Amino acid sequence: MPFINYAHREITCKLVYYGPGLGGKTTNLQYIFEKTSPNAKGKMVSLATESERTLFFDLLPLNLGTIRGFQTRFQLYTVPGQIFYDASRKLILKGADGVCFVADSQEARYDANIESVRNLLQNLKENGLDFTSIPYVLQLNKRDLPTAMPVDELTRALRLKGEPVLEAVAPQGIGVFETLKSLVRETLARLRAGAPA
Ligand SMILES: Nc1nc2c(ncn2[C@@H]2O[C@H](COP(=O)(O)OP(=O)(O)OP(=O)(O)O)[C@@H](O)[C@H]2O)c(=O)[nH]1
Ligand SMILES: [Mg+2]
Repeated sequence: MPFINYAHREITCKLVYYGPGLGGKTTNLQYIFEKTSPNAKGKMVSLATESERTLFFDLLPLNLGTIRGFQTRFQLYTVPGQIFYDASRKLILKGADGVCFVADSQEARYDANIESVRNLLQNLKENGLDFTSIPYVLQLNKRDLPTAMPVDELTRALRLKGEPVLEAVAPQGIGVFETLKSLVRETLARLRAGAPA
């Protein structure tokens, strides 16, 4: 549920990047961090292992300006994709206002994508979040790799409810802001509709 502070006229939304290990979630946030002007972002916090795998989460606070007189802030989180960090994933997903699923387009990661989607649905449910109504976008990342599966095949397998599908090459920034904008748009539309998260 978005946090609305009427006294300070601020709205804070939590957006979570979810998906299989090494799919590119952290890379999305790093690119956004690099390309965002200093006055619009806070510190990026990353809790990672020495090999850069996300250990608990990454957090990037963004300030996207004013909407109807309210300062609108977004807190971007990534979950750790490695299977055994499920308790952390569930905790990070708690209270999410929007979710981006970052799929790894490589054929060898097909099963990992499917398993991660299933895990997302389970953890949403366990957090009392309704998948049918939560703002949601699907990013097909690693489109630069020769082993990437065709977009229509991946879309058929991973698209669950007619959500926007965005192609990306996260380290090059391709599709990164398009994905964020799409998710922000979905999230604000939900907020305007006044629906409970
Ligand atoms: N070629 C290619 N490599 C990518 C792409 N996106 C990410 N990578 C690389 O894949 C590796 C893993 O990326 P991360 O962003 O750390 O993946 P993650 O989803 O955060 O992984 P976990 O934290 O373990 O869940 C890094 O070496 C990235 O540089 C992409 O679009 N193309
Ligand atoms: Mg990560």
